[in-house]
Amino acid sequence: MPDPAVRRVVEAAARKGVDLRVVLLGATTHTAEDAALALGVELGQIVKSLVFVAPRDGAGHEPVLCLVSGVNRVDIARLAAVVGEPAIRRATAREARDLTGFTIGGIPPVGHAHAVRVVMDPDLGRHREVWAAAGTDRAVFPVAPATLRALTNAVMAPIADEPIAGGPPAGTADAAGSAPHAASSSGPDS
Ligand code: 5CA
Repeated sequence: MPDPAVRRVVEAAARKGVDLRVVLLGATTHTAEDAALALGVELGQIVKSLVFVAPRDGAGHEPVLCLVSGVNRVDIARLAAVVGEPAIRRATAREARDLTGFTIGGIPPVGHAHAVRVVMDPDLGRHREVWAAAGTDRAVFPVAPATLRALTNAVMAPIADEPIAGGPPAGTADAAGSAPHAASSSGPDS
C-alpha cells in the first residue's frame, strides 16, 4: 500500500481494531456520483466526508466532520443546532486540507491529522454496507454503518436538508435497494 495518505487511514482504523479492505479504483472519484458509478452501488451507499468549521475566538477554527449519505445535502442550520455552533460554515478546500491532512475528493472518515468532532447522517444506516474515501480520490473502503460510527466516535443526528421520500424508516438494514433515491446534482454538496 504505497500511498501514505491511504496508509494513515488504514493504520488509524487498525488502532481501533478494524481491518479495512481498501479498494483502489481505476479512475478518480472526486464526488459521490463518481464513486457510486465506479463501484456499481447506490448513491446512498457513498459516504460523503464533508468538513465544516466553527470559528474559535483568537484560536482559528474547530473542524467538524459530517459523514453524509451520497443522496443527501447538509442543512447548515440543522448542523449548527446539532453541534451548538451558530457560526459554523463549510470549510474552504485549503482549510479542509490543513485541518484534516487530506485533499478534498479523498477526505476519509478516520485518520485525520487532528481530533475532530464527527456527525453522522442516520440515512447511512439504511444500507448494510457503505463506502467511504480512504485518503485519496482513487481509494475507497466498504464498512458497515455501525462500524463506521464506532470508528469515528460519531454522533448520529439528522443534518440533511430533506428526508428521502418513499423509503422505509432510517436505520433499517433491509432498506438497501428499495428507496427511490433522487440524486441532487446541483450545488457543491452533491
Ligand atoms: N471520493 C469521493 C467519494 S467517497 C468523495 O470524497 N466525495 S466527498 O463528497 O466526500 O467529497 C467531495 C465533496 O467535497 C464535494 O461533493 C463537495 O461537497 C466538496 N467540495 C468540493 N470542492 C470544494 C471546495 N472548494 N470547498 C469546499 N468543499 C468542496
